[in-house]
Amino acid sequence: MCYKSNIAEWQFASDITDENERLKLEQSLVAARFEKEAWKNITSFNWQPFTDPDLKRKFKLLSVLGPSALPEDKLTQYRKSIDAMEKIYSTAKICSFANPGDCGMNLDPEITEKMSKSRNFDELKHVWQQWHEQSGGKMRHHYEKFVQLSNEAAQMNNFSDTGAYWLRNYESDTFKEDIEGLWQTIKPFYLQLHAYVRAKLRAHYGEDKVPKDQPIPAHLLGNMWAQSWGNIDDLVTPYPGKSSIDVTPEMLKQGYTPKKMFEMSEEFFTSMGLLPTPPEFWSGSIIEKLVGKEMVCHASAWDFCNGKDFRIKQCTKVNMEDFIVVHHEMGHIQYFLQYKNLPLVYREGANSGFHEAVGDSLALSVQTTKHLKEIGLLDKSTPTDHEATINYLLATALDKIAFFPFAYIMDKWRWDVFDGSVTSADYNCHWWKLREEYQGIRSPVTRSEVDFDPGAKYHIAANVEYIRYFVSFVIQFQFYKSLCVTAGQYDPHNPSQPLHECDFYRNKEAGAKLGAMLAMGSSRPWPEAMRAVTGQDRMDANAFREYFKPLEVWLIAKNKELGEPVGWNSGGLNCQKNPPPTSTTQHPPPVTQPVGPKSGGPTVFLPHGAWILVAFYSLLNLVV
Ligand code: BJ2
Ligand code: ZN
Repeated sequence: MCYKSNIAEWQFASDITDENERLKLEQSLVAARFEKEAWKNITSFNWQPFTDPDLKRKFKLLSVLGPSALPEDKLTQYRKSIDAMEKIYSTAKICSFANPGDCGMNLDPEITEKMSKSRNFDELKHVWQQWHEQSGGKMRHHYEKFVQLSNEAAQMNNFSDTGAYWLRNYESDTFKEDIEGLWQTIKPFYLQLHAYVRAKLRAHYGEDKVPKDQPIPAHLLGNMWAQSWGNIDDLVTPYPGKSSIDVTPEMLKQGYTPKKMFEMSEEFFTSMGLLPTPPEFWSGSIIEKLVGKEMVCHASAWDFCNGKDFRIKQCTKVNMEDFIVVHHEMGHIQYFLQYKNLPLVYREGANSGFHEAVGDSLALSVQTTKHLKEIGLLDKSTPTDHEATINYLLATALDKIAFFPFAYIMDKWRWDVFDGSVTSADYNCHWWKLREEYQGIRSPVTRSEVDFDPGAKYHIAANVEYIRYFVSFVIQFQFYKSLCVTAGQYDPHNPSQPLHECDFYRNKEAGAKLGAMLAMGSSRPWPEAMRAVTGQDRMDANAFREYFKPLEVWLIAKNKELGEPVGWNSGGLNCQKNPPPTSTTQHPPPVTQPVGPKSGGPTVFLPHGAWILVAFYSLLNLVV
């Protein structure tokens, strides 16, 4: 059943047509009937008093049914709302800034490339705004429906809401507090990075565009969502002309292909004694964008549950960023391979964050100057002195540190939506409140509740929980550090062997250690899996701090020297409930009478008839 469902989903994701959408839905209903039946069998046992811990764990995991608990008509609506959002996201197109008549720009590759390479303020703003309009802007009503049904499903599974349902995966009563604690540890460092980057952007774009003590305009950070900032390394690098780890030009010069990138990633895994991918991986995967088809280009890794078929779907471009994504996805495949012989119920990560961390931990080793020299992507004479080190760590921080507040708010926003503390009347402004408060960024254009900017990010449109990546970005440094110690590549007491220079390529001991953890799947609570590699049984930001220590010291000194303010003043949120009059969309006449959210419910007085407006636009969207 798992195989059949995956095939139907793959078919849709790699060839978005109405027919494939229908077949996927049909199969998901068949699977739901089966799951419900299995769930009835499981829960007919009084398993709580079982004394065999393994048997009890299996029953516990299997006793949560998930969305299949919904009655079939509602399950159909639930699936349809997610499919509709994923389709909108994956097929959205915008018009070019330079050639307004060219309206065939896709997120992948054209828009992504513009966001990363353009340094034209107005062009970036145009692309940013258009993307948000064409993706998130078209899915608000689907999201509202989705939230309602998803919560209904969670409640049928005895969870208070979808947020609580998601958190079960982490098997901890203190998970949210632990995440907040980690964020508090990382935050001072983030603020320093933010201040430094803002100063550099101000120098490039001017004080009027990037004011000194304000949030950074969200479209200037090299990435549509301002989630990782590595693409603006050229603008912010501390010692220009010194050395750069962006080996994209070299990859292009050497004629790298997507295939070669995947082969090299696989070779890194096998060099550590980890498992090779089977032939089915190479014949089944899609590693380049298909011509003449609409597809979900967002990269993903798939386990078809039959122990043979594992695939990646990625519209791979030949550049360093995608080279790292290749390793990320190959990390998922390695996990799938390692636990393929476990019972199906245990073929999951120790928790979702573990699954995300595997490839990234290895990629930290791949991207070291040492390794890039070894594989011929970096000149052997590239220095590793203090200035080069700061350049290297800053480039890495742009991806790894900038990411934390983004990863946090992705689910903070959804936790607030799911538990009802934020309703659809505040979806978008709440999003921007969090964006400003945590990331210190601001929308380049005034937003309103007609927009739905969270939906402009894949995981919200496709309903993928996100805190897993926050967890991953913490624990990947714990894994990296431990594997480095195992490989004899890191000694905390030896300054000539700093953590960021560790490369465990070809190290079988490190590979064996990691492999043993992966082979556990989800058969044991995650602290045990973590202990197998790190000797620790909790998430800990210390490895991370250790890795970046020289940069943290440098940034603090640099910001002081520049007299840069750290942090930002709000100066008012750039989001209004109602659309601003200057907006290009047409608006209905304002309605001012009080409106109740539901008939029979309490009458709520909302300013400027917000409810009516939101409802009107939802309807309009639906019709369009
Ligand atoms: C590029 C990457 C995801 C991933 C895809 C899409 C959603 C889930 C899977 C799962 C894996 C599994 C991604 C990378 C870091 C930050 C984040 C982002 N795509 N997924 N089937 N990333 O995690 O690989 O492949 O657990 O089975 O979204 O925001 O880009
Ligand atoms: Zn992943």
